[in-house]
Amino acid sequence: MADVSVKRQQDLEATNELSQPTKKVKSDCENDRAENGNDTNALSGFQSTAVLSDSAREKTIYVHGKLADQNAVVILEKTPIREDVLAEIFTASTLKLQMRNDIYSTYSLHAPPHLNEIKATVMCPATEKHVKKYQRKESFLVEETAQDYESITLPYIKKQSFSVQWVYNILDKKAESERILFEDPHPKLGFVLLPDFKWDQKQLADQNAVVILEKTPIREDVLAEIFTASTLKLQMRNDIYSTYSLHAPPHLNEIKATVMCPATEKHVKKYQRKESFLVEETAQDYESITLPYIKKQSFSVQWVYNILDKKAESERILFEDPHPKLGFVLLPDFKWDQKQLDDLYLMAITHQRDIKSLRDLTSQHLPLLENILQKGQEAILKHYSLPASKMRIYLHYQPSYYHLHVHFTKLDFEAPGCRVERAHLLADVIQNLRSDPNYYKTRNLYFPLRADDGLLSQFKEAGRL
Ligand code: M7G
Repeated sequence: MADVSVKRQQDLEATNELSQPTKKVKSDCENDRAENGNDTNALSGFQSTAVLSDSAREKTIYVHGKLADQNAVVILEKTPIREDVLAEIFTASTLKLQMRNDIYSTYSLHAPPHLNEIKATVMCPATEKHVKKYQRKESFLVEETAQDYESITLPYIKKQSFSVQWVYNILDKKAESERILFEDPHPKLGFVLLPDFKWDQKQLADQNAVVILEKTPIREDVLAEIFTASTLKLQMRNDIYSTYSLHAPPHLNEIKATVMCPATEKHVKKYQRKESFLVEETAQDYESITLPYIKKQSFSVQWVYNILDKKAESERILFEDPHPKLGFVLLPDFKWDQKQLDDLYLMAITHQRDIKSLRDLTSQHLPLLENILQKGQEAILKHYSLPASKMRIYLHYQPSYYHLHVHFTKLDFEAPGCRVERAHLLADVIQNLRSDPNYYKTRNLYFPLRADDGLLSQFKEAGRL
């Protein structure tokens, strides 16, 4: 991880000092007592040899290694944040300020281990097939005819497939019998219903909040410490498979907290889970519906002016071109904690203050857009050794904040809002404006609006939806 030694925030504020000792979670598994006794760490002897794959978005990491001289695959997954422990997380955690700007601040939050579990799934001894299953590899779509199945697939799976011993253990009540929710014993029609081992049965739905808590991706550089310094509770064991809940020391298992205070009703709405609808906006709709609405209703961009005027986040600026027409500021988006490149997220904010969004762009702005693309890419290559071919560089339409800005995210990271209905690649925008100077002024644009968005009501009232 070459250059993530990005300037860390100096103004560390320790608040919320842990006032209580962490509670020990009671083991609910007899195997745990028998085999792991009192919270010993079944993974402390795990020697990792390779990271098979990881996902910054899913907060998972798949590791291959040796456990007591046997081949093992260990999966670590951060678990969703549960509503029932929120109050305790808020009172019993320590917080470090990362940045503050207008009503927005972000913190790294260290929660007591029992409130911030990692799920560990262990396969030991693991076969070569297990290792392959979790290795990141390109995929190809295959078309299988009935004839292919008989002549290719069936012979292959007969020779090669995973052992289903763990399935027979369930059916024969040799493992997981206490987890069975329902059984129909009929020999032909019967089945057994039980939780998949991917689910630890503790989570409720994700939460709506103006304080956003997000678990951070699992970093390769702290893996060894996670394996040695954590406590583990066995959840279930079957054949070569076992799952644990892993309690890591807080500094190895951070939560990112974003605070908006005082938040407007619009902020609350922005983060509430709501149905969305795709809207088609003509140039005429923009003039008669969208523009009047955003003039009255949109979010304040005070935080943007604070950045441009160096009143906030100035120490976070990665690159600046000060030119009043072509210039911009490039800095980390507050979604990114800069601790790993996997979820890299930066933002370029233009010095020009009168370009609201994609809709305002014409060929006049080509020099500005080309400048952002080229110098933004160069700065990211220089600071993070990340070439343009690994970046997704795009604008949102509609944005939340109507001051032109460009998103720079790592290609492998599925950042929120990077889907086709909202994201417009900067390179495409440039091409489109080269072919038609008024492309974005004249054509229909599509974007999703949430059910409770006032703009959606305006489109409905105008009979446009
Ligand atoms: P957008 O496309 O207007 O809206 O992008 P979105 O938030 O719905 O994606 C604005 C971008 O600015 C987002 O990626 C935000 O995470 C980021 N952002 C918002 N605020 C209030 C701040 C801030 O105060 N500082 C920084 N550095 N980034 C912010």
